[in-house]
Amino acid sequence: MVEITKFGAPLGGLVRGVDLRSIDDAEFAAIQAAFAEHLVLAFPGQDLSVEDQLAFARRWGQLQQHPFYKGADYPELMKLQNRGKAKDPNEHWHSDMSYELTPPKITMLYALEAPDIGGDTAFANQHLAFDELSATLQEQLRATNAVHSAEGLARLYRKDPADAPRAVHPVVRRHEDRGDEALYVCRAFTTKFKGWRTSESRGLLDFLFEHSARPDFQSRHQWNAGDLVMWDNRSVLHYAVHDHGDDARTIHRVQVQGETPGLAA
Ligand SMILES: O=C(O)CCC(=O)C(=O)O
Ligand SMILES: [Fe+2]
Repeated sequence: MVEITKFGAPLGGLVRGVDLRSIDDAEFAAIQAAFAEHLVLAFPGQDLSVEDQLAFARRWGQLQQHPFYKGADYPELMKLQNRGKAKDPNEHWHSDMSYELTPPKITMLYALEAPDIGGDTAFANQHLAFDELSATLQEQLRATNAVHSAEGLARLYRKDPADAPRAVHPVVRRHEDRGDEALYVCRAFTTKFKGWRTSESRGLLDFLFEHSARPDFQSRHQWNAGDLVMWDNRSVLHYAVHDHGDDARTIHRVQVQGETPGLAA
């Protein structure tokens, strides 16, 4: 029987009592409902081959490939390894691939190796972040779009930043399944508000980046090998905390295609 408990107050559900290699429709429906409620789900103690992980991910939709990374055997599968703190592309608050016109709705990680301690992934609930703004600022942001760019990431992958993907998205995104609004900007990829100068955008964006990662919107997952963790990439920001030195940490990542967010009028 699927058992779900919370692992963090603002977001995060721990799912026990399921083997992700063989879930029936009733179990999947329970998991879907829990995902909409908790936004991040962790399934400890799984034993998944690459095919098992891909098959579970495909139950949620079509897989989406990363623009700078193509897996050798499975194009959509990214192998995340400890490349050292200086080269960690994920130690910042972000929504995966928000610089794409149609960013993934889900990112799903499966840990093959985890440090004894450290190397957590932190998450922040962007529905709460939006709810906690003043009504006046909410109204302004509902009418605003923002530019997201992969320029910085391109440099890390030694690609030409001029060719990096860029997209314009609404600053406030209505969740397709839940129906409520969420803040949709991130320090890693959001560069300016559409129609505003960069210098004009900076102050308000800096405030939003700070606000979006407030401790009372956050929870963390501490990894063990065999954990599968998935998050709603539409309304959750995440941050790979690199405090584990050179300890091995090996994770298989896949992402599921979402919908193109509708722009603010
Ligand atoms: O390794 C992690 O904890 C998160 C990885 C991540 O942010 C990513 O692959 O985009
Ligand atoms: Fe990420």
